[in-house]
Amino acid sequence: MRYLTYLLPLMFFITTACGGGSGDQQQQADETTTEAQSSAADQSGVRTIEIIGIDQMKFAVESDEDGISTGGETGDYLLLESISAEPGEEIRVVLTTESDLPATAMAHNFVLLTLSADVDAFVNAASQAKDNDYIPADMSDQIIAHTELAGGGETVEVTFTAPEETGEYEYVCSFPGHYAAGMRGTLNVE
Ligand SMILES: [Cu+2]
Repeated sequence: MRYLTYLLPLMFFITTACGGGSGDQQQQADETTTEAQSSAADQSGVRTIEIIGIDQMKFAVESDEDGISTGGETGDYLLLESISAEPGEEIRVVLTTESDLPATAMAHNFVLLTLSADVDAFVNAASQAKDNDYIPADMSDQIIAHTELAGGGETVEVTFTAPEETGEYEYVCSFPGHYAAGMRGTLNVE
């Protein structure tokens, strides 16, 4: 017991010297900066964007926030027009379909396409790919990331890394008719 009384102050000294004042301040500063940059970023650094798919065949969000831009209002929501991202940024898209209709009549997905994708051709092929949840299997080279289909009340998500190449990448809902109705937008990598 005796040398514990010597050891304890010594250990305290070492701990204080190694992990002391300036380190704690630095950590606090980092946390504050992270919070300021994006309130939606979780601890792993992935930015989450929550999107609602509505019966008007649009991507919508509950509120405007950094890193997205919105257009008009519809009901309780704002229409999502685009998402901005840094090259290589990790982004999680969480898509919830709000609908009372059966999933065969109203479901949504989020499909992010490559810069070189032929969007019209992709959407046409997708509309024929009902057996594969409207994802044309032979055009996978045009897809960067996609969610599953979400029927009313369902939530799907996908996490992807924004491309390194800057540009405007189109994303669509590939359920038949939804792209034409305006269920689309761009991921602006800048
Ligand atoms: Cu849709």
